[in-house]
Amino acid sequence: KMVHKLILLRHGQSEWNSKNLFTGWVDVKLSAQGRKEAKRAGELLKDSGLKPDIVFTSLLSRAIQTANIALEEADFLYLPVVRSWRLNERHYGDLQGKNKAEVLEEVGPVQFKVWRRSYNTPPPPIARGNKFAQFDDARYAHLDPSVLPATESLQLVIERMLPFYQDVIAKELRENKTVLIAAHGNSLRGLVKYLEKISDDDIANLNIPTGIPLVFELDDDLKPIKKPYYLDPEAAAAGAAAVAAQGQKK
Ligand code: DG2
Repeated sequence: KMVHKLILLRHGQSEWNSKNLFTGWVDVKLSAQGRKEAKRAGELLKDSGLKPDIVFTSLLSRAIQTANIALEEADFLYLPVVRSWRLNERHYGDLQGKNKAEVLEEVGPVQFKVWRRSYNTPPPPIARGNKFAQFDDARYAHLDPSVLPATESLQLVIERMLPFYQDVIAKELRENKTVLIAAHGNSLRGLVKYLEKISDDDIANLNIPTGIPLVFELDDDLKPIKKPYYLDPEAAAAGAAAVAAQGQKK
């Protein structure tokens, strides 16, 4: 019997997180604060004694930068890295580029929460000509255009993310590799929902803080043997509360 270890890391604060803008597939970079958080994530990883064997990231710069900075800090730059669009953040549709506080003011708290945290209601789709759309982005040129979303609910994120987890990431875990995934608030919420069997309603209350590794210990069937834990629980609780409160301040 083995304990299989899976470490989830939401990228550090991005430039658009700091400006309180809906980001989704828009490729923004880490803020100075976010780079600090990524470095701290590397320190936490190093101090924990966890030794990842392989790293997965999305195709978005903020997750890639976070992995690079954390791996450098923890002396793990040599590790193999696999990137996939399936780990990308949830496509935020027409909300991409909009200020969360302004949208909250415009549509009210109920609609705002539905768009941000409902399981299966996606925001309105983004138009092809919108400057925050990704239809012509070279990083997705290898994909069948029909898979590229114009908006996504959490359910749709899970539908495109889970096959990658089950076919590619789970295979590494079964081979007793410790896996690190650097990704996003909502793509990681989707994975946590699946692993912890959280209901469609309860997942609305789960928020993932930036830059703090979350560790799952899994049995041979890749089922959690205990609650996942953050490497800095206090900072994680404060970070999750700040994410939940987004929109309330400009
Ligand atoms: C945030 C999540 O994604 O926003 O797309 O704005 O993790 O890449 O910063 P991330 C975005 P919320 O769903 O928490 O509003």
